[in-house]
Amino acid sequence: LKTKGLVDIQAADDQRQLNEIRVKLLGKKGPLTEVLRGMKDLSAAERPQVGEFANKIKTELATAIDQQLQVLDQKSLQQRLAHETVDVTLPGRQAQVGTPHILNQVIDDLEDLFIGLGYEVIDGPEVETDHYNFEMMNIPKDHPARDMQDTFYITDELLMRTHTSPNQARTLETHDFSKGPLKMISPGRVFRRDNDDATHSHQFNQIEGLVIDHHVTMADLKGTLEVVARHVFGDEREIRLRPSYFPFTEPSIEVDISCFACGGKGCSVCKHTGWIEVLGAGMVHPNVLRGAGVDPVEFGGFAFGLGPDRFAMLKYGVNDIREFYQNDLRFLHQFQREV
Ligand code: FA5
Repeated sequence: LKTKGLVDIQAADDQRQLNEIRVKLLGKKGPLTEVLRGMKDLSAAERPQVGEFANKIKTELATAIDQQLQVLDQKSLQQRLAHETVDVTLPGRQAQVGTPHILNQVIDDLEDLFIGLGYEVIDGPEVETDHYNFEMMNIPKDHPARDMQDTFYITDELLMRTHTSPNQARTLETHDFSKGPLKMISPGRVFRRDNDDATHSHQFNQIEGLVIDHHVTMADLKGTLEVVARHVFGDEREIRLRPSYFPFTEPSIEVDISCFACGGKGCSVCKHTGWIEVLGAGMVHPNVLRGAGVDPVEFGGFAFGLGPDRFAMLKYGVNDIREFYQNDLRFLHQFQREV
């Protein structure tokens, strides 16, 4: 039994086979267990001898099984290592790195510029009240300017903000002028019931700007906008101010920049005018200041609202604003940020 057992154990070449042999030799129904169980029928003199002998064989077989188990473990480990070897000469797989959306890159860049000019960046709610979006911006309920901005209303009083200008009123109300002038920009999404086309989206971005202090002039506004235009579009750019109308600024202007596609000479990009309109601005209307509790005799300043979507279109030659919102990775991957 022992010799055959040892041969079988050594011949076992996987753990499952070895376990079957263990059950066969040492299990409850195995020959050794039977011998030990039969000892009660033996004489008192035979019992210790037979017991000792059977136990010795049992121990020897159990030891052999344990040794074989180690051999088999070692073997399967070797096999696994050989199988899982890494071929270090294979070319690596390139991990795809994400990148901020191109609109966010343009907004981040402008934020950095304004922070460098001493502006604070402030946030405001996208779901706005009629009060801040219109009333505080000198646009009363029956004012014709409300037609200019078709609005997504949620209730009579709540709406999706149609511009970032309500953040002018919000900061004017809270700013402590005894601590210094107010200089802020406020980037964010705005919503209008515009029909989407190549240059209009029903939700797009704006960056509001507001500077209030003693003796702020239109020349300060022009200088600031020139810095912005040159920062985004290059040192060669000129800007041109055209009279316009916004209820919350007086005077109001629209700002064109000299067309970079044709160097200001005129081409289809600028509808052959040599200029491209990029933003609205003006000197803050006294009613806006007064409404927010700021004395318009003592304080005044300028505000502007620019569209980073339009900036990005011009800067990168994107001819359809909808590209920004369709999440087509082939489009987005063109604007990997250099790291
Ligand atoms: C305003 O929204 C004013 N609140 C801007 C302003 C602020 C004026 C402070 C004076 C003082 P307007 O509706 O023109 O103005 O929009 C401003 C800019 O947003 C535009 O110059 C344009 O760049 C962008 N814009 C307007 N409508 C859309 C649209 N549907 N899709 C994409 N961009 C748009």
